Amino acid sequence: MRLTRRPAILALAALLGLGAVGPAPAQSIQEAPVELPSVRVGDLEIVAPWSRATPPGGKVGAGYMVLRNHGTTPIELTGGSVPFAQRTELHVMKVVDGYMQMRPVESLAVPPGGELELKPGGPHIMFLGLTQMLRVGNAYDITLAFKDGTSTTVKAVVWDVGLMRTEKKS
Ligand SMILES: [Cu+2]
Repeated sequence: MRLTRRPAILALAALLGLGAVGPAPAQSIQEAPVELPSVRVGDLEIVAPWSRATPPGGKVGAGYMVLRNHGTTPIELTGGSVPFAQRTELHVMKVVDGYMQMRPVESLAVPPGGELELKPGGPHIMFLGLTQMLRVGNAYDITLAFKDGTSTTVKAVVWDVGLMRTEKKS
């Protein structure tokens, strides 16, 4: 399975003219058996985009990855779009009255020399109004939009891993 996915990711990177580099560490998602591909676009490195599988009829999903800023100025993720959902939102998790809840935000910053990890229980890209199931083993395009007007499309692989269920479906 992995052997069939990886070339697709690298091929995409080649298609975009991005410098694909080898597996990179991303400790906090090590429970997902991903190979951790990454692409570099200017100062930004996008590591191991992934998503959870969705159930039949599911209306929402979420995208996760690590964004690393190798530059000296902040990079702001302002949104995204996907071909498999009506729209996306950037969400953060907040404790409200003792419960973790998702809240939409306008943007998420990747600090210079630092990283932003989109992960279950943390910030994520929410897919709203899914038009198809996200199936294990498949890869789906996620286009990320940034404050400077640029956008980048990455392939997110779908894993069916037992992850935290802290998100409230909205
Ligand atoms: Cu969400």
